[in-house]
Amino acid sequence: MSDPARPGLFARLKAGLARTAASLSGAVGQALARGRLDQETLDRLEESLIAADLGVATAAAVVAGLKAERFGAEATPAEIRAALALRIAAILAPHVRPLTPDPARKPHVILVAGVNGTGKTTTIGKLAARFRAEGRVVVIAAGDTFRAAAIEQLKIWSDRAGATLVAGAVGADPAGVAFEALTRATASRADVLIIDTAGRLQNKTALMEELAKIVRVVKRIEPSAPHDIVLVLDATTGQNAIQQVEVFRDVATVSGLVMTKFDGTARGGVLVAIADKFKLPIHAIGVGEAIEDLQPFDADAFARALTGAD
Ligand SMILES: Nc1nc2c(ncn2[C@@H]2O[C@H](COP(=O)(O)OP(=O)(O)OP(=O)(O)O)[C@@H](O)[C@H]2O)c(=O)[nH]1
Ligand SMILES: [Mg+2]
Repeated sequence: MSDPARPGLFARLKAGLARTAASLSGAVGQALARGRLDQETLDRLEESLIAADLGVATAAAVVAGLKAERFGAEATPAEIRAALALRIAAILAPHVRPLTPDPARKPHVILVAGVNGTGKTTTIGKLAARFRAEGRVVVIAAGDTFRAAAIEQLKIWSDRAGATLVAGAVGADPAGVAFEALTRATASRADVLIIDTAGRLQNKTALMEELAKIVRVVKRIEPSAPHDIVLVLDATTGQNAIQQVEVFRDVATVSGLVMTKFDGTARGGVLVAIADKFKLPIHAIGVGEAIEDLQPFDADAFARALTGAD
């Protein structure tokens, strides 16, 4: 972040989204072979947006907007990329909401959920580091008690971030760990408590019961908590991420989203489809595995990086 050898935020975002941008940008160039925005060009653009996982409905809306704006006009690929970026930013902008702990809450409780491997634990480590850098006292609850390695991984991240980890034994009741962590965080007047959870989803009922139990137990101590229930999604799963939002919305009141692994996919457009469909706040995105690779979500920068606009 402050290391001058590291590229700036936008450069990292752009590098992260390079694969999606390259495929979209190439398609824009091809679609515009005749140099004007005729129906065939618009149809090809729509196909390339769908291929980038924007979803059929969102791709159609974006292209319809572009058509209304400049049908038949001469256009260069750069102009079309810029126009696309504006339309995509407009879809995303109403859903930008940074994850900011309320200082009146001691602690502000953030429950983190999501299927196996989406990046929950890594995201918690990165969030903890950011909150610590802002001077907040952070407690993390190791609510994934199924694997010793999961607790170890969280220990490494919390040590690195300077947070306090509350963990139980392997196999302990996750709700019990959350209860103890909230009790301790409250007693020590910590600013933030972040609760990690297990991501197995082979059995929706078990998952639902476990998350609901954590929420219930937390509310016994602080009825207003959890203040955020953040769903972590993996951009590389493309359209599957949409189903995951549907499942988790049934399980708990998801209050916002983090999407990870934009650096590993050409399907980054799925976030636009999700924002358009579910209207859920988007807190942050992951563009790599390092601690500084969790960025606050910026609709304009994201749309420009996604479309390869300058
Ligand atoms: N490239 C890339 N990798 C990421 C990103 N976020 C997380 N990862 C990697 O994804 C893998 C899984 O991340 P975890 O944080 O363990 O995921 P999880 O959701 O906690 O997984 P479970 O606890 O097994 O459910 C790790 O190797 C992370 O380093 C990202 O933004 N970009
Ligand atoms: Mg984990």
